[in-house]
Amino acid sequence: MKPVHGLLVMAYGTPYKEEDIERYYTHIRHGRKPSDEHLEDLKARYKAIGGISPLAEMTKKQAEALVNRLNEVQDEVEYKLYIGLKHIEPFIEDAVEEMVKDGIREAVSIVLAPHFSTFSIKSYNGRAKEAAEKLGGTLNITSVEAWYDEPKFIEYWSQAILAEFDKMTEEEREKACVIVSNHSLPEKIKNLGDPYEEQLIETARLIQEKTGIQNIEIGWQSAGQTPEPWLGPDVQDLTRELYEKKGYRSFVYAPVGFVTEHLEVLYDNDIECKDVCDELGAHYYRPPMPSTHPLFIDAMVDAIFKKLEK
Ligand code: FEC
Repeated sequence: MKPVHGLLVMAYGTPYKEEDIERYYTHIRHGRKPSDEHLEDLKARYKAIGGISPLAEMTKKQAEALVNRLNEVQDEVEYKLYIGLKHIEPFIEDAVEEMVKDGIREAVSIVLAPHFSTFSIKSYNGRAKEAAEKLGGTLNITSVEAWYDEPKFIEYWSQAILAEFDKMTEEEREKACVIVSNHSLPEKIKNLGDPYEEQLIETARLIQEKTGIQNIEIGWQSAGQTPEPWLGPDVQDLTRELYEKKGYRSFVYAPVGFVTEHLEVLYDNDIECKDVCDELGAHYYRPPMPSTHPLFIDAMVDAIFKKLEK
């Protein structure tokens, strides 16, 4: 019989229903309740994308596709899936507890976010390892740290972006640009030696190399509502600036720091960025997110194998 190893897939998490929004938001804010105004604003954003986010369902589908593929491409180990979320149940700690209860001794973990940052990947992995230690240290977790440069990940985005360019006339293409973006984070991550920014720049460079598209710009989106400075330029400001200063008339948004359609894409890109484009009279394009595309799932499989071989 093959040994059973855990596959811990970690993701952000989303409210399952409207009543979950307040506790979810409070968790994101490290236990501080949001003001009524901020809460209403968030509820309105969920309403605008249809009530709830597709993220919960998609995380499950992505994780299942990943475990199935891992079990298909190798024969030495049987991977058993555990999903652990950052801001709502099943929390990362719940998933680790399940693994320990099931007698799992070896596990590999991956976060459904390609770029490393102290605020994201490091905190997911740290929570998983801390939970394993607290439960007796019988479970060893090997964690993938980042996979922003995986060839199949770059291939996915390159194909998806080129498919949007194919929809344009030759004339439109000349005045089109791609905005490659990730979730903004407080600027102070730079002092922590975070590679987050450089990793996004590298993803963009690799997409440029693969597609041959010259007009590629870097932007940041979905910044939090705190007074401290966040990484910029914000994608909406950037759109206006590029329209005015570089004369672009079509914008292809590639939020490569996210892996599926959810609030930050369906609202921040498809509503907010589209509004800016409409106001400017520019064309808005946003390729489908990777979701369960085989190239994307294989990119994560490759990242896992590389980590395990090390
Ligand atoms: O579809 C959904 O329901 C959930 C979408 C969602 C994803 C996501 C990903 C990331 N976040 C990251 C960092 C921060 C920081 C703050 C912050 C705040 C929010 C709020 C919501 C939210 N985030 Fe999120 N994030 C998603 C949703 N995020 C809702 C709260 C309201 C708002 O400001 O919009 C600021 C916390 C604070 O106020 O102190 C920081 C990072 C990612 C990408 C990596 C990952 O997925 O883990 C980084 C998806």
